[in-house]
Amino acid sequence: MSEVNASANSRRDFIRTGFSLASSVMVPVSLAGCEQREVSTHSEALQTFLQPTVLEAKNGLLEVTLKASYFSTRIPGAYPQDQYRVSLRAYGYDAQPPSYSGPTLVVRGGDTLRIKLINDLPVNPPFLAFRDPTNYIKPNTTNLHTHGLHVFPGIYDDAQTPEYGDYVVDPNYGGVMPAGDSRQYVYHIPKDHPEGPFYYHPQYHGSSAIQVASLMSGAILVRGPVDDLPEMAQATELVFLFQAPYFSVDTLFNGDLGVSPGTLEKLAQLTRHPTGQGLKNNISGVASVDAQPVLINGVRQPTIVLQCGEVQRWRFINTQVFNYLNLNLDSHVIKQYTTDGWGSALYQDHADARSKDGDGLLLAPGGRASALVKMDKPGIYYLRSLPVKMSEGHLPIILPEDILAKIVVLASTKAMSVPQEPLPVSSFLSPITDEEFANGGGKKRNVIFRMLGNESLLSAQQPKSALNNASDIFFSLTGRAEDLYQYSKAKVHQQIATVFGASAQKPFYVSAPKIVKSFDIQPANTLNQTVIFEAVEEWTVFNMNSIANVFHIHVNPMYVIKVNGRPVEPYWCDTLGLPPGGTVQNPTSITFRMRFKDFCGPFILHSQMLQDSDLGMIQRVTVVPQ
Ligand SMILES: [Cu+2]
Repeated sequence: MSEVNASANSRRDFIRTGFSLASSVMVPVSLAGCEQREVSTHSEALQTFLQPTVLEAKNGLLEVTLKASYFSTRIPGAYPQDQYRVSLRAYGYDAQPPSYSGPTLVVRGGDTLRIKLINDLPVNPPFLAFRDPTNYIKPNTTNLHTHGLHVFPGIYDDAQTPEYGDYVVDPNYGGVMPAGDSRQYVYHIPKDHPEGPFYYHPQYHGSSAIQVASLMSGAILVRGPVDDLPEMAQATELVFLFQAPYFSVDTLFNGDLGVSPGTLEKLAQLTRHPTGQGLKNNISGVASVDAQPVLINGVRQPTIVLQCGEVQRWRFINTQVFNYLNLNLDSHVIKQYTTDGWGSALYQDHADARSKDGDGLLLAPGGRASALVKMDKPGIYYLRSLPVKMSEGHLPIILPEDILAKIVVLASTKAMSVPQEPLPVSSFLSPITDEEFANGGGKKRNVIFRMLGNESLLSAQQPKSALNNASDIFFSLTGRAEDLYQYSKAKVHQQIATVFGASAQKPFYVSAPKIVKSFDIQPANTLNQTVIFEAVEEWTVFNMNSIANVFHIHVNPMYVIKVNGRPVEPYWCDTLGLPPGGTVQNPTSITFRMRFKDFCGPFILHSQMLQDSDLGMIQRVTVVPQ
């Protein structure tokens, strides 16, 4: 019963620490005059969906201080009533203490966003005491990345103290140091920046997974003409930060890692249980992979209350570091109008797919979407993530279905409508034609995602148990041995030459040795793709892994044109779930075009499965002047 009280207290904490109720609706059913049988008690119709405080730019400027520190709180498990004491890294802002996420930052094209990042985490643990098989990390050194934003990635050194753009290529000895170091970031949002959801999170190489898999992220919304449509402006807007904070639950999972319950201190916690350990997958004939339960803005399975006929605008941001989401709304249509932060003129409708193909709105880790929902029948519904096949092979990894939120539609009516197509779209997102590609240099590149295992080290360090089988299967599916690497390199180069002709560039490998030897240091994004400013290029990313790795590149979005070599209806995105089921002999692939416009400077491409990125699945991209 003390747990129940704790739960009530933590709810008050949300509000006190700057979280706010998501809308004006917090209506007990009896007050709404609802006669529906399904919606019969007060508690069922009480909105528990909370969202982070919204901070909006005024007169072209939004200025905020983010402070990273430990946050000691309780976090729900698979069942909301399970409460775990945790101590995780999180953001506070301005004078507010740390909370379940950072604030939502709202800007428009032409605005300036200034974020001062203060690192109040304690000093890094001593290197030799930090016995992590994957120890290339300084868990308390940090920095900041604005995922998806098309902004300057360098350093402005004309100011008295340097100010930073979306700069993430900090050297191993650099970054924003713990115990009080700070850095001023400044992001000048281009006037024609498309409107959509983005998010900020740390991207300090080696520590990004630990920090993002704690609670260090927050939403950025860029507004524009589509937001000014009257139907959009009238619709209540909810930001969904899907989070799956990882923390040790008991010593069984910790093995020899020596971390305290409720903490996330070693990268091995993530690499041993990449999909999590909370929800059980009971489907037979698949790898026994469990998933970390998903919270929305720190709340497990919150309730959203709407009126019948009401339209709401939902902004989905998958901040998880490994797991996909396959969003589905019972008996209703999710009308998607942005992929990541990039808008489309037409809606992509996702009808209830439970009794059909099971294909909902798929969000890779780091993926986002904007959608409208019109709830037209009173009753109780669920926003779910349907099962997701994260890999192909003889034992596919399937994430179990999960209920993410409860949707209560009252009988009282609120007649609202959805904006008509076509929706306004920024000229920034005009298609990249063959002609533009040719005029922009016509350069093609190939990038290969390939993970390498080190099973002997892994099994030596892991006591065998049913619970460890999941990660064993994961590793055996994702890689074999070091010598395959050289073989596959030659083999794939041959195959690419057959498919694309001799004109294709040599492939660049982005490979993650899954477990590095005890004290080996993995170089930080030392491989470099050099691109000429204003070039237009066509890249093919090959996936040689059975798992659906996630390709993400900073600064410039991708215009996808082919999947597995076959043309698709082109679309823009910045976070790309690669098709699963790749092998060395038969990699899957996605082909896209990019405009390297507006900004020179260094940035990165990497796997948004951040533990892979921290282990080396990362490269530097440098755009140089003509
Ligand atoms: Cu990013």
